[in-house]
Amino acid sequence: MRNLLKYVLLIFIFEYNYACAHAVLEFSEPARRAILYRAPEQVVLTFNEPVEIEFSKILLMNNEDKIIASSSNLKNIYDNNSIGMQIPKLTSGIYFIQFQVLSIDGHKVKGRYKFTIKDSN
Ligand SMILES: [Cu+2]
Repeated sequence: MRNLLKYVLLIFIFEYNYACAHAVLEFSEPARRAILYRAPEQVVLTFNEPVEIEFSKILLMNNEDKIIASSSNLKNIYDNNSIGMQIPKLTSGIYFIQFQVLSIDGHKVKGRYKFTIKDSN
């Protein structure tokens, strides 16, 4: 019985660590819910660990869910943890960044967030 408990506990710890190995988004440019007075020139997502860049994708959408820019040909920007793409000049409005990346542990991580560009005058 004691051995069985130890075994179950070991499996639990293993599974827990494994499940926690996903990449987690730590910083983004533009930031989540940012209100900007100048249009950003790029989108950069920085994770807590490197992601499989060739199996990752970023989409930029407007308020009507129309795709403004998308790339599955992403580049490492600051280091191996940050992936990004250049984007066209944006006018004022509400935009969404949607991403899907492949963690090095083989699991997909998805996310979506909003930012707003306001007129600078
Ligand atoms: Cu995982």
